[in-house]
Amino acid sequence: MISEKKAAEVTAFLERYRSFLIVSHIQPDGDAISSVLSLSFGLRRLGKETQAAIDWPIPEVFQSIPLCDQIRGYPIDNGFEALIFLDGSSPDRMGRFAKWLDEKPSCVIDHHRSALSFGTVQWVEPTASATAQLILMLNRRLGVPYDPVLATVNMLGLQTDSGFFRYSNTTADLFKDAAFLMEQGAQPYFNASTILENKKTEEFHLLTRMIQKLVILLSGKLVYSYITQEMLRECECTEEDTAGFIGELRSIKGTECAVLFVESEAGDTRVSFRSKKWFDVSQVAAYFGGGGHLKASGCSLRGDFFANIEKVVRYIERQMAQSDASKALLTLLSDRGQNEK
Ligand SMILES: [Mn+2]
Repeated sequence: MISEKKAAEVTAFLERYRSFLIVSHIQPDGDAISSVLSLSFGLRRLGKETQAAIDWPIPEVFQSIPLCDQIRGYPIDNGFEALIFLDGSSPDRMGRFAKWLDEKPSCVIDHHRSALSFGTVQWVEPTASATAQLILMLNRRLGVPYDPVLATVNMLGLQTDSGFFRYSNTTADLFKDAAFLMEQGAQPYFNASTILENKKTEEFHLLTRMIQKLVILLSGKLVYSYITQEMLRECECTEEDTAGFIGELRSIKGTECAVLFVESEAGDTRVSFRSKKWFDVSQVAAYFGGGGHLKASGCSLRGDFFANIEKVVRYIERQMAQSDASKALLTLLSDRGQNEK
């Protein structure tokens, strides 16, 4: 359930100040971009001064989303009163903008269950499917007028964070919010086509390479693969081109947990975790210093790439073996529950 008390507290924060720097997380996804633009342009329509910012290049796939060219990178002048951080579960996800957490009144709005406690005011709502849903709620409370552009931009986060209304976080409230945005003129097909039907042929070559490295463990319940810098170079791809690959791994029949390891340019091991029914990957990510949701999470590790793969895979094998017996019964029960509906 959404906390009305927290929503009121955040609304009061937004009403209190005149100018805001609105930041979302590094390695931005659709929800980060949607949230930062929807709040920034929403508040501007109420006469506030805002600047949307992300300390990371905007991935190519989002660049044709309306207003996306308005997101600034680091640095930004100190001429704002309050700081807002969206869809990020820890200060380091702000990149270099985190330095202002100590200097400015700040408001953190997020839906990650692994969120750390920080910011002057913090609203974490794990039942929300997307942070963009919380932004819609705030904009509506504040009386922000919607038009087709703002509605389409706000819709983006609802679409991408729910896997285009396919993931288990797809709720009745999400559809209600999407319906509201449709009534304001949102064009979800534009977003879907921009994100899903815009793949470069180089990405397909890289996908082939990733599939060649596929490792299947625990009778198919655990699958993982990896992408090195050398593979990226050979396919003329960058790390951001791998964004949809983890979904391909989870789509394999019988898979409960899928893991993708990507070697970053700086030599870090970036790990994405996905699960299907019962395995909690937020706990795995947290164990390795990352965070996320029950069925989608991630972390970043220093040190030798292949040693990191070994370490993470062994840990998940142990965790899955332990939770297997107890969860098997739950899965059976919940499957039966679904079948009976
Ligand atoms: Mn999100």
